[in-house]
Amino acid sequence: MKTIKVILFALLLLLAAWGRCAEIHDAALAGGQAAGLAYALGFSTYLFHTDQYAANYDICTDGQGFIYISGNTRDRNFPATAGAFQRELHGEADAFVVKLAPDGKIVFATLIGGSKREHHTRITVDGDGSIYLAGGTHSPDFPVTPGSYDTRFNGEGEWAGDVYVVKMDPAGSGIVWSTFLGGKVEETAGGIRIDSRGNVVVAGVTCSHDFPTTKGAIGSTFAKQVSFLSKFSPHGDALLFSTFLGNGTGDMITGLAVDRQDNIYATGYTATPDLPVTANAMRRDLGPGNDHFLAKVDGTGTRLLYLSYLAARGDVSAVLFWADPDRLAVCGSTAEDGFPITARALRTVRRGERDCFVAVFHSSDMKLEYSSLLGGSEADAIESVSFLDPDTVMVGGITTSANFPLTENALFSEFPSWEKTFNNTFWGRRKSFVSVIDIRNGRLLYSSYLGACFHIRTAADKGGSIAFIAEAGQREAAGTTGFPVSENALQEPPTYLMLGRLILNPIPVESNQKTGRNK
Ligand SMILES: [Ca+2]
Ligand SMILES: [Ca+2]
Repeated sequence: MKTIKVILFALLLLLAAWGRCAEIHDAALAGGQAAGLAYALGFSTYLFHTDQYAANYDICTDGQGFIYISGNTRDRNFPATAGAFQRELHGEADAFVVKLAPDGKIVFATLIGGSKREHHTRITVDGDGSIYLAGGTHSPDFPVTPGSYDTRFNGEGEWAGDVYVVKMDPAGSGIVWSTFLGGKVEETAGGIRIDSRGNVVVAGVTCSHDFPTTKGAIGSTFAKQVSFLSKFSPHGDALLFSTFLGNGTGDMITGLAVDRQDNIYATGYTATPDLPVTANAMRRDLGPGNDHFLAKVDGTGTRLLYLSYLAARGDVSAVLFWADPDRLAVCGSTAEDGFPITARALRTVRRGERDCFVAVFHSSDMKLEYSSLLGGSEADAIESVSFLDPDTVMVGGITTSANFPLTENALFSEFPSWEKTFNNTFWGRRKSFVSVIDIRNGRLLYSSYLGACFHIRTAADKGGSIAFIAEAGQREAAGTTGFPVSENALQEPPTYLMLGRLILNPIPVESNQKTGRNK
């Protein structure tokens, strides 16, 4: 039972979706929708000799197209750069942060961790280039800073210890502040975002009955495994609020966003039958399979503005992204029969085991504006979402469908029936994809397979280009990993981690009058 529990939690952690940077890409695609879109492979490279135990990467971009990735590694030869905060591995695993230029050159690479295991991370960056990291640690000597909110490790359970929250300087050479967050047993992070005042919002899950909650919080009743939302002051020295979200028995926040008014949006999976749904909820009762929830909480963490069950019978991952003026995209996968579909949907009837869903809410009143399915005849799931502009949604995910809807100008349209490339810890026939959807006109502007991999995270930058990080396979003696590699690749296989960037090239109107190949 103990082993099953550990495996289950490990699986949940592995599958938990990773947050995206809350960059708003207002200038991204002037005229882009009308023109249609095409992408070229800017770079695609193997990165780091990590192993299959390293997982749960995150990625975000900044206004200049720089790419930030985080994860955890057990690599004793991790290529940390000169001047990095930490260059040698501490204990069996550490977290890492790497910043890359838009062309894929490493700006810096650093480790961060204590003498025990750091296990997964979420990353975001602010307007000054400061980097914020939240993750899980088993290390009582994790590098926290004096004067931060909590400098003492609170204890660990079987699968996690405390959450850590770190603000790192833009050069990756020093920690501005670093704090623990947690109780006597397990907690880990599921998202990190910065609000308009520089406060740091952290989401995650805890199993500790003594997890710190603040007065007036939405929820302070502990159950077995509870989602939490916490907000730190800009200097990391005060917990502005901390609340449970529901009285969960197996919940996890996998997507987090903050809007211009500092309202907080969270999504994730739930197995809790009595979440405190609000009057305006889309669905009031727990659905079968992996159900998901969507919540909106005010910036003080004291008012629950929206809580609804959302999409049942899906993969565990659900993600969201907020953009001006008041658009909230929520994506994942579902096989729910009653899942609401709106006009202009790309697809209204589900195909196969489960399809992706793309739902866009009017965030001020949480009314559903647009909702569509997306997928082929097998299982499909979205693992990342960004807005390219308020009417254009970019999603990245994983599919096992050989007929996933692609556009004519897809960079990669082959779906091999047999992939000799995975190492045997991976499932075959899992391909990543990126798709761009015009929700105003209900058109697929771009859709392509990417490489074969286990999980992928994507993040669009201001110019509409798409950075990606993928958990690919290690090369067998005679194969490749099934992932496209550019000529300027930094490293050769065998590795585990793929990293790259698709560069947006708008193409003329007349050449984009074709609809998706398999629509
Ligand atoms: Ca460590
Ligand atoms: Ca703990």
